[in-house]
Amino acid sequence: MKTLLERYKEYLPITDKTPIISLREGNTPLIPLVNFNKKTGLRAYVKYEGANPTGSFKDRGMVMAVAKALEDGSRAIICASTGNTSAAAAAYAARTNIKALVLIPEGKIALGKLSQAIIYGAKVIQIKGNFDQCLNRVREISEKYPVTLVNSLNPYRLQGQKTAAFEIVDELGETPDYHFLPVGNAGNITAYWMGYTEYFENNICKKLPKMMGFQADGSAPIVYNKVFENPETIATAIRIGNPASWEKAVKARDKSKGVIESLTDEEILNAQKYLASTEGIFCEPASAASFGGLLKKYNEDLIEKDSLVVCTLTGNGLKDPNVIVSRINPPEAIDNNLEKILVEANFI
Ligand code: AN7
Repeated sequence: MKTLLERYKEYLPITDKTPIISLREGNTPLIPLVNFNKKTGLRAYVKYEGANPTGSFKDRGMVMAVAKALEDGSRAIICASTGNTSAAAAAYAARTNIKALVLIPEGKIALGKLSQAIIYGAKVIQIKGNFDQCLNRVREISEKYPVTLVNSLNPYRLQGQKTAAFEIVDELGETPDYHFLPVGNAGNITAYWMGYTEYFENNICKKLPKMMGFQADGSAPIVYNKVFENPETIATAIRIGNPASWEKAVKARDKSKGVIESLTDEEILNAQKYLASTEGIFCEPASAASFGGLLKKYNEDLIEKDSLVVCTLTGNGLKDPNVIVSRINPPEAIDNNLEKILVEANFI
């Protein structure tokens, strides 16, 4: 099996000198939503990016960015992160024997992601501030010190991330009518649009999808067209008030005749629960914003029957178990007594 960088080499900035590194990222499952489709008459799929080696789509961009950093002789990478970027940066740095330095906003990253950055051996610096402030700091540091910035301002990140769009077209044999995504720093929606557009221009697909981006309502700068100084949402991955790829995302939205809208935290959590309990698919809260967006647009009667729809589930649900157990109490222990268990199970 070819690695991601090998498979899409001709579409990626790969030269003879680029090291083909890999943790076997990409090639993630495209899962049909059988129960939802039966109910709605749609042909909807989720692209399950939680199956990547560090549990999120960030691995696609990070493998490309780290390969190019190595090619350029860099021995250290730096990023700001709401969690997933730091996990991916830390893993690929460990894999390639370089240093990773990550700046994270205090108290606002999910425990699974923090554990990853620590165990992969990154230097983790927690800042009294939010993601946007962390990002400004790492930009400043990378301009003055010999360390490569691997946030999505690094163009190689989006190059790697666009491969998800290629995989979807390769597997479906056509372009979806609608592509739903969560929007945080707005890099991923930009990358997918780039991927679809490149395939279209190379005649590999015959049309382009409408790009449907969803932010969290407390953290929705693109929707309200203003910077959010104090973004808030339970979906901490997309708690971003001043996205780096803001204009590019607006361009993708407008060129594709799509939308960028917002969902309340409650709508996001309901979508997460719905996917898990009706389809057996567990994603993290931010990721559920894509499917939440589909639910919203379907309920507004805006998605025609039989439409081919893909929702990207950007990260694995296991990244952030606290969101679940802080809202739904796990069951209390009872005595190991058959009758009591049968009563509890409603069998008698
Ligand atoms: C699960 O890790 O920005 O719109 O620092 O982790 O491309 O930013 C994460 C973003 C969606 C938003 N879903 O993607 C970070 C970070 C998940 C994410 C997004 C993120 P972009």
